[in-house]
Amino acid sequence: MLDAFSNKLKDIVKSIRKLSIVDIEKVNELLDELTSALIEADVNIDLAIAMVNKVRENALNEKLPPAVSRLDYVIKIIHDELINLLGKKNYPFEPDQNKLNILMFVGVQGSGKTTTIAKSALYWKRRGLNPGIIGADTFRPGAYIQLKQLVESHDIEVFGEEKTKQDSEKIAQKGIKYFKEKTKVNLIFIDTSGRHKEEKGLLKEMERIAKKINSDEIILVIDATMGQNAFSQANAFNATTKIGSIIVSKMDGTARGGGALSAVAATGSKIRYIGTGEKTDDFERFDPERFVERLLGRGDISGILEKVTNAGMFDQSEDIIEAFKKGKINLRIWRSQMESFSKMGSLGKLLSMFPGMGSKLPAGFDQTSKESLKKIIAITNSMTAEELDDLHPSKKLKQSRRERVAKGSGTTTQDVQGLLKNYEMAVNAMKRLRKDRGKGKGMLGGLGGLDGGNFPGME
Ligand SMILES: Nc1nc2c(ncn2[C@@H]2O[C@H](COP(=O)(O)OP(=O)(O)OP(=O)(O)O)[C@@H](O)[C@H]2O)c(=O)[nH]1
Ligand SMILES: [Mg+2]
Repeated sequence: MLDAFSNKLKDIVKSIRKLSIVDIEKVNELLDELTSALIEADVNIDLAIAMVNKVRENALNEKLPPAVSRLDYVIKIIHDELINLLGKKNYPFEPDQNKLNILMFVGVQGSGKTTTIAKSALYWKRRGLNPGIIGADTFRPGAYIQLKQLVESHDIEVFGEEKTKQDSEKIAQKGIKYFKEKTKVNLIFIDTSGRHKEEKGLLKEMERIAKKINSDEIILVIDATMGQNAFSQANAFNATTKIGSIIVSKMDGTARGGGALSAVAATGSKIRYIGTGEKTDDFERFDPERFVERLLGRGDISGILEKVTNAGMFDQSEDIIEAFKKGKINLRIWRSQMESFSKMGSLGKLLSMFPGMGSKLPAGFDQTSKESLKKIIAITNSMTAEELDDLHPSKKLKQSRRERVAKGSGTTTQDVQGLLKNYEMAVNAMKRLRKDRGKGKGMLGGLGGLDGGNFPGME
């Protein structure tokens, strides 16, 4: 699906990662390539340009989260803006197990309604619902048989008539009555005809039928090969029906799928699912985030995303950054960092963001469990402001004072010793980091070269 587009995106990401410094000219060239790739995928030119301009502005000018390189940040922003382009939100549909849910499918001729109904019915059957289908397309010869063939092996009942030219409204009503009274079906799909080439007329008629049969949602099926032309269809649909959502079919068979998705998203419509092939299994929930990760190559970018997200959880107040810069980390600052680390899961996770650092961690140093954080807070709360501000608390706190602090915090003297030891280890590790960087080697050598990782201590 969108293989050519995806390959181009992956190449662009790879090229950005290969740059060793932020070469603005080169990044801009790559962003121009991104614009071309979007336009080739049939994304509307204005949308494509606006999206890439946003990347340019945000990625190159915004203040960086700590320990994140400018180049990684460029990739992260490309990822975010692609998600925005495709609609940002994921709209899951939740049928109510305890009532009868009625979904009516509409769409122009050949858009994929009948196939998509079979796919949806199977999708929900696998999720514990009891689907039934009404073939109310009385225009297309063989529509009823087509439905039956698609779902017969899945034990899903189809209500309808083989004869064409029947009153589709009546069939829909009869079908609902039948499923209600005679079966345990709790999710009804209604297939309709796509005889109107002109979408407005079709939509109006469908809206009228939907009201009569009191459907819960009207679903428009749009063929992805329409590319950005899907915009007008989605717009017309939005104007006609309030309780509507969209499924984009045939994403597998076209290079224009990106155009169709972005065009539909631009109308503010809810894209719920996409069709990815002719078989009943070729169907998936449309989740812009997952979709974009797949396009960019999940393995390649998940590390970068994690890095940026984790970095955002740092305590970044000015005085703390200042203290790190000067290498003056007292107990108070150490404690606040431990709190940030615990939010991130572990200190090891943070330090793994620096190449070469993770493996140097002493055993037991890579975890700030909730328990140990509780102790850290209790012990430091029992200390005086002077002790917390001291840069050498181990020297300052004599044995008798350690015992008092232990007592006051409901911990043991060993706990207090342990805390002081951990604190010292962290401070020493930080000093080593600064020293290595000063020599231009080790883990910060590389990061320091990128104009911007503003990790405290990296000036
Ligand atoms: N490759 C591919 N083909 C699809 C997909 N969805 C539907 N098709 C094919 O598109 C053609 C039309 O699909 P239908 O489901 O019959 O479309 P329809 O909207 O019901 O058509 P009418 O009833 O004539 O209006 C069929 O050959 C399907 O197999 C898809 O996701 N991928
Ligand atoms: Mg059909």
